[in-house]
Amino acid sequence: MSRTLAIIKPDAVESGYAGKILAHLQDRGFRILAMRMTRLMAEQASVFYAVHRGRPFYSELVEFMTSGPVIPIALERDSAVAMLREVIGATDPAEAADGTIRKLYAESKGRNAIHASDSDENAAREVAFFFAAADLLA
Ligand code: FUP
Repeated sequence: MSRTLAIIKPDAVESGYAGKILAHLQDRGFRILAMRMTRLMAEQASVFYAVHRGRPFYSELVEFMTSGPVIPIALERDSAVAMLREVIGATDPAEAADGTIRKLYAESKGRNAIHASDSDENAAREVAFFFAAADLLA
């Protein structure tokens, strides 16, 4: 078993898709270890997305991620990082495969419904960003 972090982004929370996305993740075999709803401050979003600092979309990304509540979720299953990337689909929903979360629920490449960690190393960092060890189901 391994862990990854998903974040239901402000567009999907605002559109009322959080419940559908949670059900989708559980149907695909993910176990929810911890989750909460929060609104990020610009400082937090900047740190979380520090890897993208300097990219043309960075300030837009930070602005969007602080525009409303988000739902970070720590998830567990076998090959969690790779499987969650598959289940969410391509960054741009126009290119996402049928049946993926982004194809179903995302508005655009920028407002794309859900975040997923892209490596085991980032998953560990991102889970720890939102949750204390004691928050996670054993
Ligand atoms: P992903 O891992 O699929 O979320 O995509 P990236 O890590 O490449 O990008 C992180 C976020 O930056 C995306 F979810 C949305 C935003 N982004 C843009 O707004 N425009 C781009 O061209 C690329 C990414």
